[in-house]
Amino acid sequence: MNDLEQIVAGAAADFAAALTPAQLEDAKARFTGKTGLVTELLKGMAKLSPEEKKTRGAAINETKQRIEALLGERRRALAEAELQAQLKAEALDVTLPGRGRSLGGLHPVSRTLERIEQIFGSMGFDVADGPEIETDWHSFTALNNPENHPARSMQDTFYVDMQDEAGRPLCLRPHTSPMQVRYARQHAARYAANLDGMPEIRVIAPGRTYRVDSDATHSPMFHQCEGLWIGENVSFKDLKAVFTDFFRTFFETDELELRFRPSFFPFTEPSAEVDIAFASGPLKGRWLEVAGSGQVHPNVVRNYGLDPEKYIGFAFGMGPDRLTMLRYGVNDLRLFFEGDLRFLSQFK
Ligand code: 2NL
Repeated sequence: MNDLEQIVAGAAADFAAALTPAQLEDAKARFTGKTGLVTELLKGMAKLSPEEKKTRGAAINETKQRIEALLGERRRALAEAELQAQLKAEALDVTLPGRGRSLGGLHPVSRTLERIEQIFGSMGFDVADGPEIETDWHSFTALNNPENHPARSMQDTFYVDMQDEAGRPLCLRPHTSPMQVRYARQHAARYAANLDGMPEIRVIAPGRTYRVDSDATHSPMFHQCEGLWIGENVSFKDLKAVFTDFFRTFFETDELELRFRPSFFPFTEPSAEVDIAFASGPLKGRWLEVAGSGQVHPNVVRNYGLDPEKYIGFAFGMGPDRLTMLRYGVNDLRLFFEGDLRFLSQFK
């Protein structure tokens, strides 16, 4: 093997040993770079005769071409290897089953609350929302609950270890009536400030409420929706019309009977419990208690900041959880609050 063939063999070996494009370019520099072996050979031709220059020059040029061909080949091989490695690393298994993306839905009780708001809204009722941690005054005193009445005790109310700015005790509201007291007081104060007279108060207060109670039909957190309609001439006749319209719309049937049963609540006088009965379906003919109601007690009207001789009306309270159970045929209240998707996803 002459010197030129040795150089070509050396280049072939070095190029094969280069595992990255950068190593390959380093190897290339050793042969055809500025100070590379081939370049040195060309410089060494200076002392040759013209005849020798011709043959030697042709041989060196051929050597250079062979080296460049080897270099090109190795460059392509390295680029191809790099591409294959990248394809392998980024491989997708298109036969894997998809992960899916399940859609959420409104909680059944939220659906009921939206329905209640929509129906009462269509009858001109405003929707009021307020604090779940309430003063004892708004929760009981304003509603004509005598001091030291058992309803205030730990028995069915969660008291919290805090007071409001005025040092009054606080509790988790056991009904949403406190919100209606706030709403009525705000309106009365606003209209007392200008002498235009007062438009009617017509409001519902839906939301979370709390009592110390827990079994298949009671949850320590439950929902309530109270309603209030106060004006100069609002009577039980209006209450009956509003309830008839509401329950028939809510349950989507005109074949639904209502009955008012005399009852007692401290905040209303007279008071009535409201029962409904369906004319068909699994609950056909059974009286179901769905709400409490009554004419707002004069003491409560006075606590709104209004004159009970002038303003009169009715209030009611109902349980959206119970209405949801009736509408969908659910027999255990606790299912609503356990967050089990096997139950909840049925309402999507
Ligand atoms: C029931 C009883 C009732 C009321 C709630 C009420 C609210 C104000 C003034 C007067 Cl601000 N009354 N609310 C009245 C009668 C009954 O609910 O058994 N609810 C499920």
